[in-house]
Amino acid sequence: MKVQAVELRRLAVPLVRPFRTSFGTQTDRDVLLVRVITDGADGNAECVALADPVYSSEYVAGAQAVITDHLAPRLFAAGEVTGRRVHSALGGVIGHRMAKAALETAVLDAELRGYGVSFAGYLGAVRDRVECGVSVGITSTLDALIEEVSGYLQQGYRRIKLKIEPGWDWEPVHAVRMAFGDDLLLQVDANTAYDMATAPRLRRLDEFELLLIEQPFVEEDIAGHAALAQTMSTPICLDESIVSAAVAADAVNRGACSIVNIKAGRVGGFLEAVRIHDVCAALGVPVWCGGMLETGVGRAPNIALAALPNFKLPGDTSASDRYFAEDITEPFVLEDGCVRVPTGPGIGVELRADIVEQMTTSVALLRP
Ligand code: NPQ
Ligand code: MG
Repeated sequence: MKVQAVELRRLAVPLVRPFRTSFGTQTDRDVLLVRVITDGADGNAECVALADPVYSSEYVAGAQAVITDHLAPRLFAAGEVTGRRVHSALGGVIGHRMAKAALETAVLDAELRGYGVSFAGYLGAVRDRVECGVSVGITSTLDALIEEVSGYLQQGYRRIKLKIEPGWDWEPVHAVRMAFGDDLLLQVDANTAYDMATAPRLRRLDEFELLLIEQPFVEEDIAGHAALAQTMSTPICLDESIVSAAVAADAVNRGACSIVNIKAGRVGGFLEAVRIHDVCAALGVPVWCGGMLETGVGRAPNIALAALPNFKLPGDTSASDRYFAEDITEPFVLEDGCVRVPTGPGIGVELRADIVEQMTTSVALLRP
């Protein structure tokens, strides 16, 4: 297969409610769609970079620039490619994993459509539906939080994740435990908002028997997470820190985490995501599938990944309507707390051209 052109399309997709985390509040998703046009089928993917470099160093305009100036030219120069060859074709460029992941996923989508094989089949899925959790942003009051969580539980979500930061940690977790009881599967995500000075606040969460606490300290601080894990009964899970299978194995072996969040974009693609899945399985460490507020284009392959055997905890693989009034593909819907794994060729979903057009803010076509 030869990649003849790459289309980069930016969309402004409104969120159904503002999403507040320790790094800020978002009201819209600035989506970058990547389409590869080949001598066979076309392929589509979503780059998960956020509008601003506040979750990781990547951001959407930067991803667009590195694809335009560095990655697409290497892909064109590579000649005949498969999804598996994209990684080495782009290997001269350091970092920029979210940008690389989008290109690799788009090429895989094109390739698998040619074979008539689904992402789930290709990656090694063993389930036809996956259990869903939901990520709940920081709210202005505890009452508003309880109301929002209550709505998700009525819809059937099987696990709740609360975003926390210093000053919004013990109280919201306590309030949710009081309102919904000790059997609720509950976890928290700090998005790096703590340090050694504020770590005592985290130890107070041990009384709530949470499933895990996600990414308390900065990305680089493997040693700090290992030290924290020694002082807490709540399992530590890493998200931002885990940028490759090698880092995942190292973090686990150093005792920095006992559960791993996998996001294909953060680690450079679905093939590296499967390697993390495999190394964690070998080390006896459960994994779960994270989310980046993807549209259906990004959500579909995430759900295929989450159907692999070592995905032992419900993921942030929510239904489309958790984030969007209207998705740009056929929407993912919650059925008994689960979403169905797509079975069609490639990512298994199709773009709704009229909605995509309405939400488009720019289009660029890259050619050799
Ligand atoms: C996380 N995701 O696990 C990320 C963070 C994240 C579902 O909690 C807009 C605003 C897009 C905030 C994408 C979830 C975002 C965002 C991802 C936060 O750390
Ligand atoms: Mg996280």
